[in-house]
Amino acid sequence: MEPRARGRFRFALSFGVLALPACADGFRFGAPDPVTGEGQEVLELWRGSHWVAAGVGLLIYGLVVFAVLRYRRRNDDLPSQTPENIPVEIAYTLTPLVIVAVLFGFTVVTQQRVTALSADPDVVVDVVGFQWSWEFKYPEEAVTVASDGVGAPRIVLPVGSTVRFRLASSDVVHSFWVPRFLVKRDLIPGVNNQFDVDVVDAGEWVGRCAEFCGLDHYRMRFEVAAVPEAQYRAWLDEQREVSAP
Ligand SMILES: [Cu+2]
Repeated sequence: MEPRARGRFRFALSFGVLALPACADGFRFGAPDPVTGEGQEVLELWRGSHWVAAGVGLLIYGLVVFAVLRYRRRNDDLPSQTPENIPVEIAYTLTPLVIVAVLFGFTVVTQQRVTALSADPDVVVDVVGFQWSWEFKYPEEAVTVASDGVGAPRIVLPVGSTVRFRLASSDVVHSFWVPRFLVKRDLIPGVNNQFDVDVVDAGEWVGRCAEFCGLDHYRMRFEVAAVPEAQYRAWLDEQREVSAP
């Protein structure tokens, strides 16, 4: 292959390699596949921001390549010396400001939707984080799930429901994080944090503490399962039997 053709081939290949991960995960750009309505909103914002960035990147790289080829040195003459170009300077000052303002606007709207609390959630789960595990209470069902000291505690939720998580910490700051929810919230001693998720997909997912909280922080795992309503009811009955004196 001619050196020039080889260079072009490498150039095309590197673009392909850069684009590959984006295509491989269904254009989620590295984000987990969301299983909650809130997660879908977050993904849309994430995806939109990446498309905007890709557009800006392509434009800039295109202009760089154009300038390099079109205005490459051909002789020893000085190119035309332009001290200023006010319209161009205004354009490249205003354009980034507009881009940032638009991204900010979409972020505010998404954040408001994601953090909105339902007037009447279907399920309420009280979460207590402590060094180094979790306790989950279903106050309306008189069910408590805690770690047995060995395995990770496992909670079950009904698919298609709005679930309210009310978070409390009994010692230091922890963070409740189920990556597939695409929602995360801190548990801060003395602060009553809460959030809602619409569970739209069935499945089993891992959750963990996302705030370094001490030596055994890594042990703060839990499991979340989303199942049909009947199965959820059966699980609640099972838990009541287990915890009955
Ligand atoms: Cu932790």
